[in-house]
Amino acid sequence: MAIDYSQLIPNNVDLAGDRRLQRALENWQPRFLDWWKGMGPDGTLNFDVYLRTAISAEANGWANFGYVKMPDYRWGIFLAGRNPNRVIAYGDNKGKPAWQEVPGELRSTLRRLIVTQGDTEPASVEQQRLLGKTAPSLYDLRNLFQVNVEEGRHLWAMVYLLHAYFGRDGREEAEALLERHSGDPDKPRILGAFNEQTPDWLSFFMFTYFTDRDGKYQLASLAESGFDPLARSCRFMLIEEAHHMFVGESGVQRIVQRTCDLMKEHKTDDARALGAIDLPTIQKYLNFHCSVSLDLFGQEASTNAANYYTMGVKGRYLETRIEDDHVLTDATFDIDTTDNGRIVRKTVPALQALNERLRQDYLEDCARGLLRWNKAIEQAGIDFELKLPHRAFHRRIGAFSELHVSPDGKVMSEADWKANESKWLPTDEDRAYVTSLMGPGVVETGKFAHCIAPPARGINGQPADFEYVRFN
Ligand code: BYC
Repeated sequence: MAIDYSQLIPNNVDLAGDRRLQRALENWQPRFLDWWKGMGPDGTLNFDVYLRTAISAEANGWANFGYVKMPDYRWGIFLAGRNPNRVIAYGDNKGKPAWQEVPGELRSTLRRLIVTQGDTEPASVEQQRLLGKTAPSLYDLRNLFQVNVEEGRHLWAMVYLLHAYFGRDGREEAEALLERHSGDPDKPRILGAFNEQTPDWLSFFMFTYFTDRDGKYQLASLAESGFDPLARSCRFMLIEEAHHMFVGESGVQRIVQRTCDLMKEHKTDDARALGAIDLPTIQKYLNFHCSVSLDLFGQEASTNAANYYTMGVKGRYLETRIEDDHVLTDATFDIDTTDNGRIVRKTVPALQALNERLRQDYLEDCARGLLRWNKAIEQAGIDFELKLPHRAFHRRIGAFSELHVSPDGKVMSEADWKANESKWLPTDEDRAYVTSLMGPGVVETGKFAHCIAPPARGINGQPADFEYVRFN
């Protein structure tokens, strides 16, 4: 179904055919806009931004570019097309038709998953609220805003599900999604990583590389849900998510490139003396964002995850492409966990290991970008390699949270760990240095901050020096 833009809330779910739902969402809309104005990108209401807007959920319609003032962005409700023959691919309900309504016994489980997912979307916008002030270029500023409006739309996607399928509880949860705030001591966001700060652009690129990639894997698992409207919402969100990870990967790449170029040109290892971000600091930021994002996958052995799977509400990454029985009652899986203060490999029932399996898929994906970043370092003839930290490093959730582990996987005492922490994670001084390179924002077309290389190409075939944002 094409998207109807003549309506207050653009959608491809025939909102006009359900007046009650339409009215409820039209009631929520001004609250969302108030939240955007109060908690979204600071001081940007009048900017014209070269954004892509979805005009249909089809392959040729979801990326329509033009200048938009962000509060006028057409946030809407778009589900990927429905396959009327879709069956549930796994668990106890394997082979049964996908649910078009919420089965009563799964109501609270599904609501919880949708709320957890929904909560991350506005959280990330809040975390990135001040970054526009220090953007390294108009190109980067535009990419930040694109990510922000799409996270806003992903919130809409979850709020639609809550309103359409969960009655009064759902409406209350939709309100609460605008009431919790990132880092708020009284009403924090649900998951840890979404209460951390994103104070500078290296953090932003690492966040979009690592944390948005968790989004990709969680959304891909929910795209396998037996609850078809959730699956279809997530499938459409995944299309947008790809750009966010591109922003992260290419952003880090450009910082690494610039550092290497300057070091090579000036024949020195002292990147900071050149006004660049030194590679050891980049590694520390990487360690931080990777470890915080690993926490988002939950416990290594999780009965919650087993239940989600058995019930058919959350599958594995690319479930239908895996060749096994998709029931997993007799299968096992090897996971790293702890035993008596040591890291050990244990064979556990595959059903319990689903969080860990997803984390494994995720880490393999994370490693791919590092290959590209390291290539740039190698080509510059610099003897340094960026590495993913060990999965037990700096964890707050799961079995490893009780251990102190170095980035290369050595278990140590708390005192030893603390003594080395400043080598592994950004210190206040590192953060202050990175922040000092950021401001004020670069607002001339075609100009880039000193510490970052220009992109290889612009957005939507435009040149890198295109006027991506007009300030008015
Ligand atoms: N922080 O059995 P476990 C994105 C809790 S990012 C705090 O392992 P489960 C995005 C857990 O709730 C993707 N608490 O849990 C990216 C449970 O509590 P109870 C977001 C945590 O449920 C960038 C207990 O610990 N989507 O889209 O198997 C920008 C036991 O744990 C955490 C989703 O997360 C934590 N990190 O796994 C914008 C998908 N981890 O039951 C957007 C939906 C666990 O003891 N969520 N706990 O009270 C889920 O699938 C699952 O809830 C989780 C946790 C994977 C998060």
